[in-house]
Amino acid sequence: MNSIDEKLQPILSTVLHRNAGEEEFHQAVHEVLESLGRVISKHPEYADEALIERICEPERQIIFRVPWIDDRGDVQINRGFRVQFNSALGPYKGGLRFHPSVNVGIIKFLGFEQTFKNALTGLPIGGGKGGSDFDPKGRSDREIMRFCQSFMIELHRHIGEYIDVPAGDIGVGGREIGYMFGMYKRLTNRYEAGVLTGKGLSYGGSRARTEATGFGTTYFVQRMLGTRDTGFEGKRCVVSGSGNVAIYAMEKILSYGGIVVACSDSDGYVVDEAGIDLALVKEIKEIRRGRISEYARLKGEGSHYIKGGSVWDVPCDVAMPSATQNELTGTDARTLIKNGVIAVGEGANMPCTPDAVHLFQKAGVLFAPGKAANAGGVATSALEMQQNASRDSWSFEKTEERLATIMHNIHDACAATADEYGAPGNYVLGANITGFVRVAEAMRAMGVI
Ligand code: NDP
Ligand code: 2IT
Repeated sequence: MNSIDEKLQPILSTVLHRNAGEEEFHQAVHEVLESLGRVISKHPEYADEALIERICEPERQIIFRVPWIDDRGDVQINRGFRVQFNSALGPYKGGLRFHPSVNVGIIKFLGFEQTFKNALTGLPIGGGKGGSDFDPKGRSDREIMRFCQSFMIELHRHIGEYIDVPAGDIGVGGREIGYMFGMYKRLTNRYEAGVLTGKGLSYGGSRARTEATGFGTTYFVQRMLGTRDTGFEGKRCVVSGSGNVAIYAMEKILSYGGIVVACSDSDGYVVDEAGIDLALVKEIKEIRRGRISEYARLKGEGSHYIKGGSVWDVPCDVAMPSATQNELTGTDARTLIKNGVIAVGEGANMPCTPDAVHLFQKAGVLFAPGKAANAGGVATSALEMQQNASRDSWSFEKTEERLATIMHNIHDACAATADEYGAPGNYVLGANITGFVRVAEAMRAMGVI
Protein backbone atom coordinates (compact mmCIF):
# COMPACT_ATOMS: atom_id res chain seq x y z
CA MET A 1 0.00 0.00 0.00
CA ASN A 2 1.07 3.62 -0.54
CA SER A 3 1.90 5.63 2.51
CA ILE A 4 -0.44 7.98 4.31
CA ASP A 5 0.58 11.53 5.19
CA GLU A 6 1.72 11.67 8.82
CA LYS A 7 -0.94 14.25 9.69
CA LEU A 8 -3.59 11.78 8.57
CA GLN A 9 -2.12 8.76 10.40
CA PRO A 10 -3.92 9.47 13.70
CA ILE A 11 -7.22 9.74 11.82
CA LEU A 12 -6.69 6.31 10.29
CA SER A 13 -5.67 4.86 13.67
CA THR A 14 -8.86 6.19 15.22
CA VAL A 15 -11.01 4.76 12.43
CA LEU A 16 -9.35 1.35 12.78
CA HIS A 17 -9.80 1.40 16.55
CA ARG A 18 -13.38 2.69 16.63
CA ASN A 19 -14.55 0.29 13.92
CA ALA A 20 -12.72 -2.84 15.00
CA GLY A 21 -12.98 -5.82 12.67
CA GLU A 22 -14.64 -3.88 9.84
CA GLU A 23 -12.00 -4.73 7.24
CA GLU A 24 -13.73 -3.46 4.12
CA PHE A 25 -14.47 -0.14 5.81
CA HIS A 26 -10.83 0.16 6.88
CA GLN A 27 -9.74 -0.56 3.31
CA ALA A 28 -12.06 2.10 1.83
CA VAL A 29 -10.98 4.77 4.34
CA HIS A 30 -7.30 3.90 3.86
CA GLU A 31 -7.63 4.33 0.11
CA VAL A 32 -9.20 7.77 0.38
CA LEU A 33 -6.77 8.99 3.07
CA GLU A 34 -3.88 7.92 0.83
CA SER A 35 -5.06 10.56 -1.65
CA LEU A 36 -5.73 13.35 0.84
CA GLY A 37 -2.15 14.11 1.89
CA ARG A 38 -1.69 16.22 -1.24
CA VAL A 39 -4.91 18.13 -0.53
CA ILE A 40 -4.06 19.13 3.00
CA SER A 41 -0.55 20.25 2.01
CA LYS A 42 -2.13 22.63 -0.50
CA HIS A 43 -5.25 23.48 1.55
CA PRO A 44 -4.49 22.93 5.26
CA GLU A 45 -7.96 24.31 6.11
CA TYR A 46 -9.48 20.99 5.09
CA ALA A 47 -7.80 19.35 8.06
CA ASP A 48 -9.28 21.94 10.48
CA GLU A 49 -12.16 21.35 12.88
CA ALA A 50 -11.83 17.58 12.62
CA LEU A 51 -13.40 17.79 9.17
CA ILE A 52 -11.80 14.58 7.89
CA GLU A 53 -12.63 12.72 11.13
CA ARG A 54 -16.26 13.82 10.72
CA ILE A 55 -16.34 12.63 7.10
CA CYS A 56 -15.15 9.19 8.27
CA GLU A 57 -17.93 8.91 10.85
CA PRO A 58 -21.43 8.01 9.55
CA GLU A 59 -24.14 10.48 10.56
CA ARG A 60 -26.45 7.65 11.58
CA GLN A 61 -26.39 3.82 11.61
CA ILE A 62 -29.56 1.77 11.88
CA ILE A 63 -29.53 -1.98 12.50
CA PHE A 64 -32.79 -3.89 12.82
CA ARG A 65 -34.44 -7.31 13.04
CA VAL A 66 -36.25 -8.58 9.96
CA PRO A 67 -38.53 -11.52 10.79
CA TRP A 68 -40.41 -13.20 7.94
CA ILE A 69 -42.16 -16.49 7.20
CA ASP A 70 -40.86 -18.84 4.50
CA ASP A 71 -42.96 -21.03 2.20
CA ARG A 72 -42.85 -23.92 4.68
CA GLY A 73 -44.35 -21.72 7.36
CA ASP A 74 -41.11 -21.48 9.34
CA VAL A 75 -40.03 -18.17 10.89
CA GLN A 76 -36.76 -16.77 9.51
CA ILE A 77 -34.77 -13.92 11.01
CA ASN A 78 -32.39 -11.64 9.15
CA ARG A 79 -30.60 -8.46 10.05
CA GLY A 80 -31.35 -5.20 8.24
CA PHE A 81 -29.00 -2.19 7.90
CA ARG A 82 -29.16 1.40 6.76
CA VAL A 83 -26.09 3.56 7.20
CA GLN A 84 -26.82 7.24 6.55
CA PHE A 85 -23.31 8.39 5.93
CA ASN A 86 -23.31 12.00 4.82
CA SER A 87 -26.06 14.46 3.93
CA ALA A 88 -23.99 17.56 3.19
CA LEU A 89 -24.91 17.56 -0.49
CA GLY A 90 -28.46 16.23 -0.36
CA PRO A 91 -30.65 13.47 1.05
CA TYR A 92 -28.78 10.22 1.76
CA LYS A 93 -28.71 8.19 -1.45
CA GLY A 94 -27.46 4.70 -2.18
CA GLY A 95 -28.48 1.13 -2.79
CA LEU A 96 -29.66 -1.80 -0.73
CA ARG A 97 -27.70 -5.06 -0.93
CA PHE A 98 -29.23 -8.45 -0.11
CA HIS A 99 -26.44 -11.00 0.20
CA PRO A 100 -25.47 -13.44 2.98
CA SER A 101 -22.06 -11.73 3.35
CA VAL A 102 -23.62 -8.38 4.34
CA ASN A 103 -22.51 -6.94 7.69
CA VAL A 104 -22.13 -3.46 9.13
CA GLY A 105 -18.52 -3.08 7.91
CA ILE A 106 -19.52 -3.83 4.31
CA ILE A 107 -22.43 -1.40 4.45
CA LYS A 108 -20.16 1.27 5.95
CA PHE A 109 -17.52 0.83 3.25
CA LEU A 110 -20.24 1.12 0.62
CA GLY A 111 -21.78 4.20 2.27
CA PHE A 112 -18.38 5.89 2.56
CA GLU A 113 -17.60 5.26 -1.12
CA GLN A 114 -21.09 6.37 -2.07
CA THR A 115 -20.59 9.77 -0.43
CA PHE A 116 -17.68 10.67 -2.75
CA LYS A 117 -19.23 8.95 -5.77
CA ASN A 118 -22.42 10.92 -5.40
CA ALA A 119 -20.43 14.14 -5.03
CA LEU A 120 -18.65 13.31 -8.31
CA THR A 121 -21.98 13.20 -10.18
CA GLY A 122 -22.44 16.91 -9.45
CA LEU A 123 -26.07 16.18 -8.47
CA PRO A 124 -27.62 17.05 -5.08
CA ILE A 125 -27.34 13.68 -3.33
CA GLY A 126 -25.68 12.68 -0.06
CA GLY A 127 -24.31 9.20 0.65
CA GLY A 128 -25.91 6.15 2.27
CA LYS A 129 -26.15 2.40 1.89
CA GLY A 130 -28.17 -0.45 3.34
CA GLY A 131 -29.18 -4.02 2.98
CA SER A 132 -29.49 -7.33 4.71
CA ASP A 133 -27.75 -10.66 5.18
CA PHE A 134 -30.84 -12.22 3.55
CA ASP A 135 -29.89 -14.65 0.75
CA PRO A 136 -32.37 -14.38 -2.14
CA LYS A 137 -30.89 -17.40 -3.98
CA GLY A 138 -33.40 -20.21 -4.32
CA ARG A 139 -36.22 -18.21 -2.68
CA SER A 140 -39.66 -18.06 -4.32
CA ASP A 141 -41.20 -14.76 -5.44
CA ARG A 142 -43.57 -14.98 -2.47
CA GLU A 143 -40.69 -15.37 -0.03
CA ILE A 144 -38.88 -12.43 -1.61
CA MET A 145 -42.06 -10.37 -1.29
CA ARG A 146 -42.60 -11.25 2.36
CA PHE A 147 -38.99 -10.47 3.15
CA CYS A 148 -39.12 -7.10 1.34
CA GLN A 149 -42.36 -6.19 3.11
CA SER A 150 -40.96 -7.00 6.54
CA PHE A 151 -37.73 -5.11 5.71
CA MET A 152 -39.80 -2.04 4.76
CA ILE A 153 -41.95 -2.22 7.90
CA GLU A 154 -38.87 -1.01 9.78
CA LEU A 155 -37.03 0.91 7.07
CA HIS A 156 -39.98 3.19 6.21
CA ARG A 157 -39.48 5.21 9.42
CA HIS A 158 -36.00 6.24 8.31
CA ILE A 159 -36.44 7.13 4.64
CA GLY A 160 -38.28 9.70 2.53
CA GLU A 161 -37.93 11.83 -0.59
CA TYR A 162 -36.12 14.54 1.41
CA ILE A 163 -34.44 12.20 3.93
CA ASP A 164 -32.96 9.08 2.39
CA VAL A 165 -33.62 7.48 -0.99
CA PRO A 166 -32.60 3.82 -1.34
CA ALA A 167 -32.22 1.90 -4.62
CA GLY A 168 -30.86 -1.50 -5.74
CA ASP A 169 -27.47 -3.15 -5.41
CA ILE A 170 -26.43 -6.84 -5.33
CA GLY A 171 -29.55 -9.01 -4.97
CA VAL A 172 -31.92 -6.04 -5.24
CA GLY A 173 -33.42 -5.17 -8.63
CA GLY A 174 -36.76 -4.10 -10.05
CA ARG A 175 -38.73 -6.91 -8.42
CA GLU A 176 -37.53 -6.10 -4.90
CA ILE A 177 -37.90 -2.31 -5.36
CA GLY A 178 -41.51 -2.92 -6.48
CA TYR A 179 -42.35 -4.94 -3.37
CA MET A 180 -40.68 -2.38 -1.11
CA PHE A 181 -42.37 0.58 -2.81
CA GLY A 182 -45.78 -1.10 -2.48
CA MET A 183 -45.25 -1.59 1.25
CA TYR A 184 -43.92 1.94 1.78
CA LYS A 185 -46.98 3.36 0.03
CA ARG A 186 -49.29 1.30 2.24
CA LEU A 187 -47.53 2.14 5.48
CA THR A 188 -47.36 5.88 4.85
CA ASN A 189 -50.52 6.35 2.77
CA ARG A 190 -48.45 8.57 0.46
CA TYR A 191 -47.64 8.16 -3.21
CA GLU A 192 -44.13 9.43 -2.65
CA ALA A 193 -42.51 8.32 -5.90
CA GLY A 194 -39.14 9.88 -5.05
CA VAL A 195 -38.57 7.72 -1.95
CA LEU A 196 -36.98 4.87 -3.92
CA THR A 197 -35.25 4.72 -7.29
CA GLY A 198 -34.88 1.86 -9.73
CA LYS A 199 -38.66 1.64 -9.85
CA GLY A 200 -40.51 -0.04 -12.73
CA LEU A 201 -41.51 2.13 -15.68
CA SER A 202 -45.21 1.57 -14.90
CA TYR A 203 -44.98 3.39 -11.56
CA GLY A 204 -42.46 6.21 -11.75
CA GLY A 205 -39.19 4.57 -12.76
CA SER A 206 -36.75 6.24 -15.12
CA ARG A 207 -35.91 4.96 -18.55
CA ALA A 208 -32.23 3.92 -18.78
CA ARG A 209 -31.86 3.36 -15.00
CA THR A 210 -31.57 -0.41 -15.54
CA GLU A 211 -28.80 0.10 -18.08
CA ALA A 212 -27.17 3.09 -16.40
CA THR A 213 -24.37 1.60 -14.30
CA GLY A 214 -23.00 -0.71 -16.98
CA PHE A 215 -23.45 1.86 -19.75
CA GLY A 216 -21.88 4.57 -17.59
CA THR A 217 -18.80 2.49 -16.74
CA THR A 218 -18.31 1.78 -20.42
CA TYR A 219 -18.62 5.47 -21.37
CA PHE A 220 -16.01 6.27 -18.74
CA VAL A 221 -13.58 3.62 -19.99
CA GLN A 222 -14.16 4.61 -23.63
CA ARG A 223 -13.20 8.20 -22.76
CA MET A 224 -10.22 7.01 -20.73
CA LEU A 225 -9.05 4.89 -23.69
CA GLY A 226 -9.46 8.04 -25.78
CA THR A 227 -6.63 9.67 -23.82
CA ARG A 228 -4.40 7.08 -25.53
CA ASP A 229 -6.07 7.58 -28.90
CA THR A 230 -7.90 4.31 -28.83
CA GLY A 231 -11.34 2.89 -27.90
CA PHE A 232 -13.25 -0.38 -27.45
CA GLU A 233 -13.37 -1.11 -31.19
CA GLY A 234 -11.80 -4.53 -31.77
CA LYS A 235 -10.70 -4.95 -28.14
CA ARG A 236 -11.01 -8.24 -26.26
CA CYS A 237 -12.87 -7.63 -23.02
CA VAL A 238 -13.56 -9.67 -19.90
CA VAL A 239 -16.43 -8.62 -17.64
CA SER A 240 -16.83 -10.36 -14.30
CA GLY A 241 -20.27 -11.07 -12.87
CA SER A 242 -23.41 -11.48 -14.96
CA GLY A 243 -25.81 -9.32 -12.99
CA ASN A 244 -27.22 -5.88 -13.67
CA VAL A 245 -23.92 -4.02 -14.01
CA ALA A 246 -22.12 -6.73 -16.00
CA ILE A 247 -24.96 -7.27 -18.49
CA TYR A 248 -25.26 -3.61 -19.48
CA ALA A 249 -21.51 -3.07 -19.52
CA MET A 250 -21.35 -5.93 -22.03
CA GLU A 251 -24.18 -4.40 -24.07
CA LYS A 252 -22.43 -1.05 -24.41
CA ILE A 253 -19.03 -2.65 -25.10
CA LEU A 254 -20.64 -4.56 -27.98
CA SER A 255 -22.20 -1.38 -29.35
CA TYR A 256 -18.72 0.20 -29.37
CA GLY A 257 -17.39 -2.74 -31.39
CA GLY A 258 -15.61 -4.53 -28.53
CA ILE A 259 -15.65 -8.33 -28.14
CA VAL A 260 -16.60 -9.76 -24.75
CA VAL A 261 -14.96 -13.16 -24.40
CA ALA A 262 -15.84 -14.09 -20.81
CA CYS A 263 -18.19 -13.36 -17.91
CA SER A 264 -18.92 -15.11 -14.61
CA ASP A 265 -20.99 -15.63 -11.49
CA SER A 266 -19.96 -16.73 -8.02
CA ASP A 267 -19.69 -20.39 -9.08
CA GLY A 268 -17.46 -20.05 -12.16
CA TYR A 269 -16.98 -18.42 -15.54
CA VAL A 270 -17.76 -18.96 -19.22
CA VAL A 271 -15.46 -18.31 -22.15
CA ASP A 272 -16.78 -17.86 -25.66
CA GLU A 273 -14.10 -16.92 -28.16
CA ALA A 274 -16.74 -16.02 -30.73
CA GLY A 275 -18.03 -13.39 -28.32
CA ILE A 276 -20.47 -13.85 -25.46
CA ASP A 277 -24.06 -14.18 -26.69
CA LEU A 278 -25.65 -11.44 -24.58
CA ALA A 279 -29.24 -12.38 -25.41
CA LEU A 280 -28.53 -15.80 -23.94
CA VAL A 281 -26.96 -14.33 -20.78
CA LYS A 282 -30.03 -12.08 -20.34
CA GLU A 283 -32.36 -15.03 -20.82
CA ILE A 284 -30.45 -17.09 -18.20
CA LYS A 285 -29.96 -14.32 -15.65
CA GLU A 286 -32.81 -11.83 -16.08
CA ILE A 287 -35.60 -14.23 -16.96
CA ARG A 288 -34.77 -17.65 -15.53
CA ARG A 289 -32.63 -16.35 -12.64
CA GLY A 290 -30.29 -19.27 -13.40
CA ARG A 291 -26.55 -19.99 -13.24
CA ILE A 292 -23.92 -18.96 -15.81
CA SER A 293 -22.91 -22.64 -16.15
CA GLU A 294 -26.11 -23.06 -18.20
CA TYR A 295 -24.59 -20.81 -20.88
CA ALA A 296 -22.08 -23.41 -22.10
CA ARG A 297 -24.72 -26.14 -22.04
CA LEU A 298 -27.19 -24.07 -24.07
CA LYS A 299 -24.69 -22.44 -26.43
CA GLY A 300 -22.67 -25.61 -27.04
CA GLU A 301 -19.79 -25.51 -29.49
CA GLY A 302 -17.09 -22.89 -29.04
CA SER A 303 -17.94 -22.01 -25.45
CA HIS A 304 -16.84 -23.63 -22.24
CA TYR A 305 -17.53 -23.27 -18.53
CA ILE A 306 -14.89 -23.38 -15.81
CA LYS A 307 -16.14 -24.07 -12.33
CA GLY A 308 -14.33 -22.02 -9.70
CA GLY A 309 -11.04 -20.55 -10.90
CA SER A 310 -10.51 -16.94 -11.88
CA VAL A 311 -12.10 -15.21 -14.86
CA TRP A 312 -9.01 -12.98 -14.89
CA ASP A 313 -6.99 -15.89 -16.28
CA VAL A 314 -8.70 -15.19 -19.63
CA PRO A 315 -6.39 -12.91 -21.67
CA CYS A 316 -7.93 -9.54 -22.55
CA ASP A 317 -7.21 -5.93 -23.48
CA VAL A 318 -9.85 -4.46 -21.18
CA ALA A 319 -11.01 -5.88 -17.83
CA MET A 320 -14.26 -4.73 -16.21
CA PRO A 321 -14.68 -6.23 -12.72
CA SER A 322 -18.44 -5.93 -12.14
CA ALA A 323 -19.32 -8.48 -9.44
CA THR A 324 -18.20 -7.62 -5.89
CA GLN A 325 -15.50 -6.19 -3.62
CA ASN A 326 -11.97 -7.63 -3.64
CA GLU A 327 -12.72 -10.03 -6.49
CA LEU A 328 -9.57 -9.08 -8.43
CA THR A 329 -6.41 -9.73 -6.41
CA GLY A 330 -2.73 -8.94 -6.83
CA THR A 331 -2.23 -12.38 -8.40
CA ASP A 332 -5.01 -11.66 -10.89
CA ALA A 333 -3.50 -8.24 -11.66
CA ARG A 334 -0.11 -9.85 -12.42
CA THR A 335 -1.81 -12.32 -14.79
CA LEU A 336 -3.75 -9.55 -16.54
CA ILE A 337 -0.61 -7.40 -16.91
CA LYS A 338 1.38 -10.38 -18.24
CA ASN A 339 -1.42 -10.95 -20.77
CA GLY A 340 -1.21 -7.33 -21.96
CA VAL A 341 -4.24 -5.66 -20.38
CA ILE A 342 -4.36 -1.94 -21.26
CA ALA A 343 -7.33 -0.74 -19.20
CA VAL A 344 -9.31 -1.76 -16.13
CA GLY A 345 -12.70 -0.21 -15.31
CA GLU A 346 -14.38 -0.97 -12.00
CA GLY A 347 -18.09 -1.59 -12.57
CA ALA A 348 -18.39 -2.96 -9.04
CA ASN A 349 -17.56 -1.15 -5.79
CA MET A 350 -13.92 -1.72 -4.75
CA PRO A 351 -13.51 -4.94 -6.80
CA CYS A 352 -9.73 -4.60 -7.06
CA THR A 353 -7.65 -5.17 -3.94
CA PRO A 354 -5.23 -2.34 -3.04
CA ASP A 355 -2.20 -4.33 -4.25
CA ALA A 356 -3.95 -5.00 -7.58
CA VAL A 357 -4.62 -1.26 -8.03
CA HIS A 358 -0.99 -0.37 -7.28
CA LEU A 359 0.28 -3.04 -9.68
CA PHE A 360 -1.92 -1.66 -12.49
CA GLN A 361 -0.79 1.87 -11.84
CA LYS A 362 2.87 0.87 -11.69
CA ALA A 363 2.54 -1.00 -14.98
CA GLY A 364 0.96 2.04 -16.68
CA VAL A 365 -2.42 0.31 -17.13
CA LEU A 366 -5.29 2.81 -17.37
CA PHE A 367 -7.30 2.32 -14.19
CA ALA A 368 -10.81 3.69 -13.54
CA PRO A 369 -11.85 3.44 -9.86
CA GLY A 370 -15.42 2.40 -9.08
CA LYS A 371 -16.45 5.56 -7.31
CA ALA A 372 -15.95 7.43 -10.59
CA ALA A 373 -16.54 4.74 -13.20
CA ASN A 374 -19.74 3.21 -11.81
CA ALA A 375 -21.37 6.52 -10.79
CA GLY A 376 -23.76 6.34 -13.76
CA GLY A 377 -26.21 4.19 -11.79
CA VAL A 378 -26.68 6.60 -8.94
CA ALA A 379 -26.55 9.58 -11.31
CA THR A 380 -29.50 8.15 -13.22
CA SER A 381 -31.22 7.51 -9.89
CA ALA A 382 -30.88 11.24 -9.26
CA LEU A 383 -32.40 11.84 -12.70
CA GLU A 384 -35.26 9.56 -11.65
CA MET A 385 -35.72 11.76 -8.56
CA GLN A 386 -35.81 14.83 -10.83
CA GLN A 387 -38.48 13.24 -13.02
CA ASN A 388 -40.52 12.24 -9.95
CA ALA A 389 -40.25 15.73 -8.43
CA SER A 390 -41.50 17.36 -11.62
CA ARG A 391 -44.06 14.57 -12.25
CA ASP A 392 -42.47 14.03 -15.63
CA SER A 393 -41.02 11.14 -17.58
CA TRP A 394 -38.23 11.55 -20.09
CA SER A 395 -37.43 9.56 -23.24
CA PHE A 396 -34.69 6.94 -23.22
CA GLU A 397 -32.61 9.12 -25.56
CA LYS A 398 -32.81 12.20 -23.36
CA THR A 399 -31.96 10.23 -20.22
CA GLU A 400 -29.09 8.38 -21.83
CA GLU A 401 -27.70 11.61 -23.24
CA ARG A 402 -27.68 13.17 -19.78
CA LEU A 403 -26.00 10.06 -18.39
CA ALA A 404 -23.31 10.19 -21.09
CA THR A 405 -22.63 13.88 -20.37
CA ILE A 406 -22.39 13.21 -16.62
CA MET A 407 -19.90 10.36 -17.16
CA HIS A 408 -17.77 12.46 -19.49
CA ASN A 409 -17.78 15.29 -16.95
CA ILE A 410 -16.73 12.90 -14.15
CA HIS A 411 -13.93 11.55 -16.30
CA ASP A 412 -12.68 15.01 -17.19
CA ALA A 413 -12.95 16.31 -13.62
CA CYS A 414 -10.92 13.36 -12.28
CA ALA A 415 -8.30 13.78 -15.01
CA ALA A 416 -8.04 17.54 -14.40
CA THR A 417 -7.68 17.08 -10.62
CA ALA A 418 -4.99 14.45 -11.12
CA ASP A 419 -3.11 16.92 -13.32
CA GLU A 420 -3.57 19.75 -10.82
CA TYR A 421 -2.15 17.62 -8.01
CA GLY A 422 0.85 16.49 -10.03
CA ALA A 423 -0.26 12.93 -10.78
CA PRO A 424 -1.43 12.92 -14.41
CA GLY A 425 -3.46 9.85 -15.35
CA ASN A 426 -4.05 8.85 -11.73
CA TYR A 427 -7.84 8.56 -11.68
CA VAL A 428 -7.84 7.18 -8.12
CA LEU A 429 -6.30 10.36 -6.82
CA GLY A 430 -8.44 12.47 -9.13
CA ALA A 431 -11.70 10.85 -8.01
CA ASN A 432 -10.90 10.88 -4.31
CA ILE A 433 -9.78 14.50 -4.26
CA THR A 434 -12.61 15.82 -6.46
CA GLY A 435 -15.27 14.01 -4.42
CA PHE A 436 -13.70 14.94 -1.10
CA VAL A 437 -13.38 18.64 -1.91
CA ARG A 438 -17.06 18.89 -2.95
CA VAL A 439 -18.25 17.28 0.29
CA ALA A 440 -15.72 19.20 2.41
CA GLU A 441 -16.69 22.58 0.94
CA ALA A 442 -20.37 22.03 1.77
CA MET A 443 -19.58 20.81 5.28
CA ARG A 444 -17.30 23.76 6.00
CA ALA A 445 -20.04 26.16 4.94
CA MET A 446 -22.48 24.57 7.37
CA GLY A 447 -20.38 24.91 10.53
CA VAL A 448 -19.51 21.98 12.76
CA ILE A 449 -22.06 19.37 11.68
P1 NDP B 1 -26.42 -8.27 -9.17
O1 NDP B 1 -26.98 -8.89 -7.97
O2 NDP B 1 -27.31 -7.93 -10.31
O3 NDP B 1 -25.23 -9.15 -9.75
C1 NDP B 1 -24.11 -9.46 -8.99
C2 NDP B 1 -23.20 -10.35 -9.80
O4 NDP B 1 -21.98 -10.48 -9.09
C3 NDP B 1 -23.75 -11.75 -9.97
O5 NDP B 1 -23.27 -12.31 -11.17
C4 NDP B 1 -23.18 -12.46 -8.75
O6 NDP B 1 -23.07 -13.88 -8.88
C5 NDP B 1 -21.80 -11.84 -8.65
N1 NDP B 1 -21.38 -11.86 -7.25
C6 NDP B 1 -22.01 -11.29 -6.19
N2 NDP B 1 -21.37 -11.55 -5.05
C7 NDP B 1 -20.31 -12.30 -5.38
C8 NDP B 1 -19.28 -12.88 -4.64
N3 NDP B 1 -19.21 -12.75 -3.30
N4 NDP B 1 -18.35 -13.59 -5.32
C9 NDP B 1 -18.42 -13.72 -6.67
N5 NDP B 1 -19.39 -13.20 -7.43
C10 NDP B 1 -20.32 -12.50 -6.80
O7 NDP B 1 -25.67 -6.95 -8.65
P2 NDP B 1 -25.20 -5.67 -9.46
O8 NDP B 1 -24.80 -6.04 -10.83
O9 NDP B 1 -26.21 -4.60 -9.25
O10 NDP B 1 -23.91 -5.23 -8.62
C11 NDP B 1 -22.59 -5.65 -8.95
C12 NDP B 1 -21.58 -4.69 -8.36
O11 NDP B 1 -21.80 -3.38 -8.87
C13 NDP B 1 -21.62 -4.54 -6.84
O12 NDP B 1 -20.32 -4.30 -6.37
C14 NDP B 1 -22.46 -3.28 -6.64
O13 NDP B 1 -22.18 -2.67 -5.40
C15 NDP B 1 -21.96 -2.46 -7.80
N6 NDP B 1 -22.81 -1.36 -8.25
C16 NDP B 1 -24.11 -1.58 -8.60
C17 NDP B 1 -24.89 -0.54 -9.06
C18 NDP B 1 -26.27 -0.74 -9.52
O14 NDP B 1 -26.88 0.22 -9.99
N7 NDP B 1 -26.86 -1.93 -9.46
C19 NDP B 1 -24.36 0.83 -9.14
C20 NDP B 1 -22.95 0.93 -8.84
C21 NDP B 1 -22.24 -0.14 -8.39
P3 NDP B 1 -24.10 -14.85 -8.10
O15 NDP B 1 -25.39 -14.67 -8.82
O16 NDP B 1 -23.49 -16.17 -8.23
O17 NDP B 1 -24.13 -14.33 -6.69
O1 2IT C 1 -23.36 1.50 -5.63
C1 2IT C 1 -24.21 2.22 -6.19
O2 2IT C 1 -23.92 3.34 -6.64
C2 2IT C 1 -25.58 1.71 -6.32
N1 2IT C 1 -25.83 0.58 -5.93
C3 2IT C 1 -26.66 2.58 -6.90
C4 2IT C 1 -27.22 3.50 -5.85
C5 2IT C 1 -28.43 4.29 -6.26
O3 2IT C 1 -28.94 4.97 -5.37
O4 2IT C 1 -28.87 4.25 -7.42
